[in-house]
Amino acid sequence: MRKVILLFFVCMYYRSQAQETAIIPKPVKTEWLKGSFTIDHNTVLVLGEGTEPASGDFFNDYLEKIYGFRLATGKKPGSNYVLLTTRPTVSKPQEGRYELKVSAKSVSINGENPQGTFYAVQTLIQLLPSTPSDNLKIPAVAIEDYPRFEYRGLMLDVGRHFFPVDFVKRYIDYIALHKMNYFHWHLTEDQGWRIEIKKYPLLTEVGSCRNGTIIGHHPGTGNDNIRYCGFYTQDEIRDVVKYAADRYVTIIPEIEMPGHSSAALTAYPWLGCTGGPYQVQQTWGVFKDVYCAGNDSTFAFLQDVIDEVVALFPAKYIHVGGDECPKDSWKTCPKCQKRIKDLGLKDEHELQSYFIQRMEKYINSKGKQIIGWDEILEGGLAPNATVMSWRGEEGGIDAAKQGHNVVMTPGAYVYFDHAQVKNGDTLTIGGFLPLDKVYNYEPVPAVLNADQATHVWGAQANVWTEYMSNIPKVEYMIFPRLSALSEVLWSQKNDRNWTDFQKRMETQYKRYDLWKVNYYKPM
Ligand code: TNX
Repeated sequence: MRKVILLFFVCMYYRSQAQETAIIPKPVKTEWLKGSFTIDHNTVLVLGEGTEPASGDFFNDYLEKIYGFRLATGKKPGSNYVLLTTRPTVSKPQEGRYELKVSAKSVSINGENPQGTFYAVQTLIQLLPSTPSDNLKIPAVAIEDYPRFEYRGLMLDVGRHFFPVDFVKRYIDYIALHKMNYFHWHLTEDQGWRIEIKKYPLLTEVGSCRNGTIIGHHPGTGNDNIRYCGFYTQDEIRDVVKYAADRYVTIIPEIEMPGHSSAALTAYPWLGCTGGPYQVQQTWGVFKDVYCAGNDSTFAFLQDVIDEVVALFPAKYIHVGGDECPKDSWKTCPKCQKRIKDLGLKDEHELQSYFIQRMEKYINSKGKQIIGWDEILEGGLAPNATVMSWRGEEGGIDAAKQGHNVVMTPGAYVYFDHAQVKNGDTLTIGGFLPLDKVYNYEPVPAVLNADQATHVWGAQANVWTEYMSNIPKVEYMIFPRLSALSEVLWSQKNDRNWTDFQKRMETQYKRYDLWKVNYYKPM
């Protein structure tokens, strides 16, 4: 009997060890060593050679928020320190490559580049206990790690529902904690224009408010008739961009065109084919009134908007949307028809292609590149465009074959607006996307040859917020699927193992508790 009890405690001990050391996404190489190191109030944080303050700050902020204390920074003592250095040791290191060593005496981290140091800190954070404590015992280990994909993205639609700056920053933290590096900020929609543009004040004065919102699932059971408003000032945007940069997250702003533009048309009705009147939409779906492609003043307007956007966002990329643009209004618009005739275009699809290519030329002249949803392939792809493949993988496959970079975002695998529970427990747009389906997603389609596959830049999950009107709901929809996606994007393909991932997730759920986020836990 005593043997059985002893065995039970030994098993429990190893089980808890295994849970404490669950790293997600799984590193390339992990060697668990004997012994442990304890971070306590006397541990010194050493910002060594080449290290930017951001990584040390992130670590200290995390310690303070979760465990209630910070480390003093200083010179390297004989022992009891966490050393961060940033120094290349291999030629052409991957973005984010790092080494982390924990011994009984210290933690030492080297990033091949600043991102590497930052991601090592994310791993270190995951070695900390997953319950609050101020005796932070971490296991000795040697880790070598780097990401599989360069583009590891998460999108947020703030058009359908608006989310305040504080939450946007937290969302960026979630991205960073998962070793992801792109935040696609969907800023304009039929239901609201959310970015201040100084030259066109009505975009936010008029376009950031709608007079009500449908109740329930589209087409709904009525309208709440509650005025709903929200936008970010340019100062707020600069603040968020800086916050993201300190986490090595690049923000890609999206200014939708030519469709999903009701809010802009309501503010400035001359942007539409009929001249209006229009309304900031109160229901979901696709709307027939879009930017007029026959009117040069539409392009002048969009170029002015781009000028201000380019000045706010340092990213090399501007997302121009391009999705779901009905051609109805162009078909009956004399100016659009004249444009088609003058340019010898075949139809309205080629007119959309003209629209995007004209904007691409302008954006390229500003030293930036465009990204668009896969509809930008229809009627001819703009020359330097990157494609986000959302209607399945076909668009991505096509674009990669044409030598264009691709971000895979297929609805069936990475649409986090789909339900996590069959016959949903909450209101969602529809669809069913359980955790294992995200986990087993492979961003490189099997039909691509090795050369074409190099054009798959990475993947991204999309969070469309028609049915997410509050912060807990957004969190519920992203967790735990974001953890699965992070491993798809970061870890080596052959290291992915669903059973092992599920075991590690037991610890990750405790981390979600530490972060005080709302999440779904599959049975
Ligand atoms: C399609 S994905 C859209 C969005 C909707 C979403 C709902 C894409 C490029 N466009 O406007 O919110 O479906 O899942």
